[in-house]
Order: sequence, then C-alpha cells, then structure tokens
Amino acid sequence: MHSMRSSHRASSVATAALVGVLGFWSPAGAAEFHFVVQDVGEKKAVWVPQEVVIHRSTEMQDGLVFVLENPTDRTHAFAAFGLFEEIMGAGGELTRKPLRVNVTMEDTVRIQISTAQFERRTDGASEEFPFFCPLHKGDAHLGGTIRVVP
Ligand SMILES: [Cu+2]
Repeated sequence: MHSMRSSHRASSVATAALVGVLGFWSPAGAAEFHFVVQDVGEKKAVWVPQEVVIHRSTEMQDGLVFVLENPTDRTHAFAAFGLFEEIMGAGGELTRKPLRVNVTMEDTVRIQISTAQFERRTDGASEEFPFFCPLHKGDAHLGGTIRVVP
C-alpha cells in the first residue's frame, strides 16, 4: 500500500507541474461547461448553448471551468459581464480579471472562472450574466445567458 501511495503522489506532482507549464490550472473535480462558437453571417457569431444554468450549491464547490471551442476559421472572443477569469501567476498567486477571452480559429481554450463572488451568498437569489462575442456582435442581441442559481 505504501508504495502505491508514493507513486500516486509523484504523478500528482507531475500533473501539477504540467498544468503550470501550460498556463492554466484546474482543481480536480471542477465542474466544466463547454461552449462552441458558430458563425452567423459575416458580422455575427453566437456561442452555444445560449442558456446555461450553474448551481452554486453543487457545481461551484470544486471550482468552475469553461471550455471554449472555436471550430470556425476566424478568431472569436468570449465575454461575460459580471464574471471573472482566475489566473494563477508564476508565484502561485491568484489574480482576477473581467471575463473576456480570445479564441483563435480551430482552437480550444480552458479558463478557470472565479467563484469567490458567490461563496458568501446564502440567500435563494439567482443571478444572470449575459455573454457574447465582442468581436462579432452584429446589430442584434445574439448573446446568451448564464444563470447562477442556488
Ligand atoms: Cu466572434
């Protein structure tokens, strides 16, 4: 048993190092939400699904990750008002910045979403966060909505 534990610890350290090199981090068991961008004409694009519900009581307990996939042949961006990306610096310190991420063509980006703003909420309120591609808004409101519920 002892040797199994040791090797498990070694592989965990290796994984953590790899994650550090790749520039993102993700706690084990983090809830993942996938979004895929679609072109809708020359000036418009839409991230789908357009309606996402995230439960504070369950899906935010072990961290929150968005996976942003761009199968198209041009760069898109994912922006959400009121949500923050969490970035781990070289020294392990966490910084937060408003959620706006470029995803180049045929690329997939994983980002850690800050859950700090939800941790102290104990009421039953739900909140809505609109998201969209700021590079291709077009004239119409083609964005989606993330609903964070208890
Ligand atoms: Cu776009």
